Amino acid sequence: MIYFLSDAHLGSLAIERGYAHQKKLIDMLEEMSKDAVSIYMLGDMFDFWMEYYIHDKSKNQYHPFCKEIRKLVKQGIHVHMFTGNHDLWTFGGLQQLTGAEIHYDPCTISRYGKTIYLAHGDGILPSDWEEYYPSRIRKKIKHFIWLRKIFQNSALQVMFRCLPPSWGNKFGYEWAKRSRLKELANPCPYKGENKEELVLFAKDQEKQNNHRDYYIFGHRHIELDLQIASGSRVVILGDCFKLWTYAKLDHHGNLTLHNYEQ
Ligand SMILES: [Mn+2]
Repeated sequence: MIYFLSDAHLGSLAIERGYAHQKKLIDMLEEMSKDAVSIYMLGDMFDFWMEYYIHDKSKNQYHPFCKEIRKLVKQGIHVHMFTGNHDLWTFGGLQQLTGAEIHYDPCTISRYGKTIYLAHGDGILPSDWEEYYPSRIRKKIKHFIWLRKIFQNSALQVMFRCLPPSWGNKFGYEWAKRSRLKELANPCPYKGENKEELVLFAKDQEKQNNHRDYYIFGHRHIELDLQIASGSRVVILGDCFKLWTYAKLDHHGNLTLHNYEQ
């Protein structure tokens, strides 16, 4: 089996009972490990992850989760971690801590006879988005792209990494908390297949003959399993703090969404 999960937002100041949250995630991974060949985590597993030049004691809170991943890797399970828009600031530290393979960009894999496009989902847009969306939405998207460029700017990253971790974290965790609270107060439900960026992106790929059997994303914190063309589906994973959902690919190539409840 191959498992896909995303968006645990570990360490979020907006999620109560952080230890229980992390424990449930570890139990879920433990359950998966019984028959997993690979586990793909599609980003934002941490609410804020930054690797400073100075030792950051606050990383100790993630010790159980990182230890669990290391254990799975040792068992021979291929663990892949994609960076999201909350945890892109890893420069080798997370890889060293967990032994997982880190992906900074979307990728396409072939497993059990299926081609699968994998990405966190932020910044994924159809090629014609500038003509497609009305100006109000275009403005929002442009703002997001601008923010993404700032986040990815290597000079700014170096500057941020020089900060004492207690300063940087105060800023980072507060920023992440605000976005979490905003989303909890005002959730953005599925926009429909003519508006949802990730669905439009996948449809655009199919139109351009870049066929994939499955497109799997995180980021949106909604659950979606939608057929977009013959033999092509978009799956949005939900999350691992509110919905507790994940996807599973069996060795016949069937992809299904599941809910983890103990
Ligand atoms: Mn995200």
